Amino acid sequence: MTAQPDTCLHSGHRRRGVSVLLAGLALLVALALPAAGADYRTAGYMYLSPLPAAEYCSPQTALVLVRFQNIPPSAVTNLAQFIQVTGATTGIHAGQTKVASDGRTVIFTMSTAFSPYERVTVALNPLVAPGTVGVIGPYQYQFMISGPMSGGITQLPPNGTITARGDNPPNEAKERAFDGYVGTKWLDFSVPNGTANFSWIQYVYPTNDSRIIVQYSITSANDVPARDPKDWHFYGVDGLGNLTLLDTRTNQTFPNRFQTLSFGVNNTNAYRGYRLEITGVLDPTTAGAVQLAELQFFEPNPNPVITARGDNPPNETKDKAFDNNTATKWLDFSVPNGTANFSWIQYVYAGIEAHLVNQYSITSANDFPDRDPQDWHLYGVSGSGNLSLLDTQTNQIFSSRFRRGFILTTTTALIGATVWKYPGLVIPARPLPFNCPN
Ligand SMILES: [Ca+2]
Ligand SMILES: [Ca+2]
Repeated sequence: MTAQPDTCLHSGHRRRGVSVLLAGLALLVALALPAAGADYRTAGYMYLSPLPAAEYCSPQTALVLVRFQNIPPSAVTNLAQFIQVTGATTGIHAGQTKVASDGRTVIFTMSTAFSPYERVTVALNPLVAPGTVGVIGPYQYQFMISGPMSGGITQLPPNGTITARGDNPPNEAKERAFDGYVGTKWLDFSVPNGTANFSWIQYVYPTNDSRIIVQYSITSANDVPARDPKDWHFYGVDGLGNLTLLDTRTNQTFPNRFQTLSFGVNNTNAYRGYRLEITGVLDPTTAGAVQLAELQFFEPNPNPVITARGDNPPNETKDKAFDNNTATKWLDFSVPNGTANFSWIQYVYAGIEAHLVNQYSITSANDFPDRDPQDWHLYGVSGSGNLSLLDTQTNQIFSSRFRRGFILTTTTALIGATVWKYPGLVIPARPLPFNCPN
């Protein structure tokens, strides 16, 4: 009996909620539609998508839908040509026209993406045979493409200078490599084959701006893997246009379309700009061009970055190994047995700091001595991600649940970070203190 009033109460709340929501929608429709709505309906259209004056359409918007009020699509004599879609910066978007299974909706499918913040014009010019019953007239309207959310993908200043060896404007122009969208790409018809036809693309910051870049990423395009960059150089560009080689990669492969691969750079200089020079594509014999969807630059991390092979959230996470608190621990479910299942945890310093490390300690955890690290390597890691072996320990026994220190045998200054690897151990835990950042 006591449940009954509760049910009614909830039900009443729900109804009130729905009616508030509907009132909100009705208000929006009433505000948005009168001008445009009366407009296209007067011309004989029942439904358009995107709606006239629509905002925030995706750059990947691929469909325009048209439904007539009084005539069937079969009455239109130029069905394949009557829809024309033009982006203010991307130009005319070719497309295929077909009639949906309802027999009334015309679907125009486009294969290329729009640019962020672009205004798109849709022109409808249907022709009908003489004597057709029903009204249809030409109609033109516009909608807007949205831009990236702030705080999303790293965006370069929009007024930098972008240059390239070549490109394929408007839809595959050089600017597409820096627009924050993997759905758009830069394409150059040069085919780098390892020894010739090198292609390049470059971004220079506006005015006198210069930045320290310690990592960059390349995202593969939508199609033709043969065109993927395979070998390249990454350069810093100074104010006179001189190039400084910062990084070289060879035999890189992108496992998927729209795949982003990141590469660290040993760099402590602020350059006016950066250039990617592609010296080889995946398959020069069939590529016909080189292409990529995105090229992104990353400045130094404002905070340390801790990574690990695995951990056990929420309470036994990787950051617990560096929190200077012996009551917390890092746990990874991998079980290193001396030859396999190695686990690792890594600490990368903030900024571009290089630290000279000459001592470290590992503190055993609160329980399960079987999980204590027994054999391990300590590595330094360079800004480009290369590991340098600094120390190896074997058959270490933590005699109780307490801290144990280890003295490094080498003292090498390494940029960026320190890596710990633990072949043959289960769980190191509770390091206190972690000496390296001192
Ligand atoms: Ca892009
Ligand atoms: Ca801890």
